[in-house]
Amino acid sequence: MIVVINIYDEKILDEAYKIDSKVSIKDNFRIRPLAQNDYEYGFLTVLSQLTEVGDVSRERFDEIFDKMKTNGCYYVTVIEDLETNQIAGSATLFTEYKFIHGGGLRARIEDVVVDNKYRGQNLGVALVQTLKSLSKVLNCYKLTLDCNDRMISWYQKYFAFQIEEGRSNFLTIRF
Ligand code: 16G
Repeated sequence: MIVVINIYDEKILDEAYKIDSKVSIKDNFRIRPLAQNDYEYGFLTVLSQLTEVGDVSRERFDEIFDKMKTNGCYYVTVIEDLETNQIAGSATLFTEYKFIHGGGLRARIEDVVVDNKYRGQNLGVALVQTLKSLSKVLNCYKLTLDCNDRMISWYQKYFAFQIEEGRSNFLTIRF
């Protein structure tokens, strides 16, 4: 029997879908937590359509997976094509503890990507909507993201993200 190790407890997704109904996608897709064996099902290949993934061996992947799982702040969420078991898309909700806002949690959406061959099927909307609902379940006081400028209108249109006046910036240093 193969034991599936998920990066977070899948039950929380049911809580998320109680808050906002699930965006409808075809039955042959399943939204679920990243599992450790997704390394074999194209997870990194899908991520490589977002940015450079570099050399991440199985061993390194397992190490990162374990750290994220133990930390408990990473909700790496994927869409699986149930016909092929391949990963069709992925997005991460990262939660960050704060001393401000009454010791509140701030959430960020990261690394949103849908495989080229699966685009145009609402998978990205379904993934990000799931994460938005999840951030409400987790009682986060705010949810933010930074993205490629050409994606701003997509996030505004489908999820009501807003550019806050006086804060429309994201500063970067690359090492
Ligand atoms: C986008 C992503 C960000 C990702 C970055 C990678 C979203 C909402 N934004 O900005 O999460 O980490 O691209 O680009 O998915 P980089 O390799 O240049 O950091």
